[in-house]
Amino acid sequence: DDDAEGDISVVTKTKPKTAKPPLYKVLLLNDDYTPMEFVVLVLERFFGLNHAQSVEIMLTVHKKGLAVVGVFAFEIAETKVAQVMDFARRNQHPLQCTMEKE
Ligand code: NFA
Repeated sequence: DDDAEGDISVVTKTKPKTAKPPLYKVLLLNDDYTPMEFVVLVLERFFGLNHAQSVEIMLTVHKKGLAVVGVFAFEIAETKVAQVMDFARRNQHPLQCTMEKE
């Protein structure tokens, strides 16, 4: 006797799991002394932003106290922070740049 039990097929999917590196936000902090034009130059030079984008982000930092200027893998974020801090120090501006895990 062939009481046909219908086979139920279940589709399973395995994600191709390549570990994605954690991302880090690079933050620029406001201060009372760094000239606005210097901050714009930093954003153009180290973050590849055009002039209009740089002015916009500089003004956000100026008004809000800080802004995320980019999101990068750890080593790249570290390098950006070091480059900005070094450039600010060499020009005797107190501009601060930091990073935090996203
Ligand atoms: N607040 C600074 C000024 O008024 C400008 C500034 C913007 C500094 C963004 C640091 C970051 N000269």
